[in-house]
Amino acid sequence: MSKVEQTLSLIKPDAVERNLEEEIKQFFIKSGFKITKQKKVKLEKKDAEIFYKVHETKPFYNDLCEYLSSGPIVAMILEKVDAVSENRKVMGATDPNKADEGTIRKKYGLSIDKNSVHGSDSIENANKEINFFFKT
Ligand code: IDP
Ligand code: MG
Repeated sequence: MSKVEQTLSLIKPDAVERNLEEEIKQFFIKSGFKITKQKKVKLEKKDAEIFYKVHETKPFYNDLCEYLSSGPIVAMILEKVDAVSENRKVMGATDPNKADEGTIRKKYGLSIDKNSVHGSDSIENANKEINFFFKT
């Protein structure tokens, strides 16, 4: 059964730097998501390393953590029925060159590393990532 879920979305430094914050939020709202919490933060590299720990063995891990901590990002909790998979759909493929028309990464992404948005890939990771940014 479909149920309302929460997922974690990030507007990454390349998009914040290009002033795409409001446009990308509107994209989510028009796609039926509620943005229930949001904050703009700048991570330290050590925080980015924790956030992306799942990728620590990948060759791009260091660059990825440098990049995520290179400038302000916007963290958002998105709410919708099947939010985790619905968000992955509207984001599009990791590589903007391979993303479908009408997706955020196709429209705004610059490259596989500067791909404008992050979205949790499972309910379990969504809960972890929401806690990472919004634990009170
Ligand atoms: P996702 O963001 O679509 O879930 P993941 O495989 O979880 O993709 O990778 C996390 C992030 O790491 C990507 O969004 C992208 O910024 C970066 N990344 C993934 N693959 C590569 C690569 O091959 N080269 C450089 N950066 C990559
Ligand atoms: Mg991922």
